[in-house]
Amino acid sequence: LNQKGCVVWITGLSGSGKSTLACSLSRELYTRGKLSYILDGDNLRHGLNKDLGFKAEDRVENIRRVGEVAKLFADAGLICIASLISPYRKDRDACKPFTFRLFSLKNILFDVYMNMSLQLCEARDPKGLYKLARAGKIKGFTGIDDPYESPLNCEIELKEKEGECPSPVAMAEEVIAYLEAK
Ligand code: GGZ
Repeated sequence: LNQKGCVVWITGLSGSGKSTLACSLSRELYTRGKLSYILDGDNLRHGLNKDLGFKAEDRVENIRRVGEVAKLFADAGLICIASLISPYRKDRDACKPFTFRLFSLKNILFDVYMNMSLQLCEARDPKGLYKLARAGKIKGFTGIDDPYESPLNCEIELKEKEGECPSPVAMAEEVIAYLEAK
């Protein structure tokens, strides 16, 4: 296998396009002969993390578990794409030193920050969750009544331009260019 395992950790609000970027990235990597695997927060909550909700302590455990699983995939040589809101800075950062220790390799975990405004995410509202949160039908929704702590030192920041999200392929190419440079 002509690749080194690594973790691409995508963080951002619900509706910021994390899962879309993850899929696009996986596809673009495939066309370049690179094997990847997606760990998507929302999907994993149906299986591995089915016992977890959205209280702070559950989110902490969610990030911890996915961080551990991501490392296993990277250890197996895959490009593991983790897409989770992962709203708390402390938990995201906690994944890093572990990763370095386990692999004694640098640059194995790359934080990708989907820096899309709440306004944009809420306007998209693909699953109608913001609407429910605004109506008080979902409590503790990230960005509404639960915090999202933006990264201070992410490797890649993807931003909206003139109120629009760049195309998934364009974003995937930006991430790949970064990985290739490293
Ligand atoms: C945030 C919630 C909530 C609350 C349900 N807060 O956009 P989605 O719908 O498809 O993805 C979101 C998903 C978040 O799961 P994560 O595992 O990524 O979250 S975390 O990293 O914070 O543990 C959203 C949906 O679940 N969802 N309730 N209260 N998102």
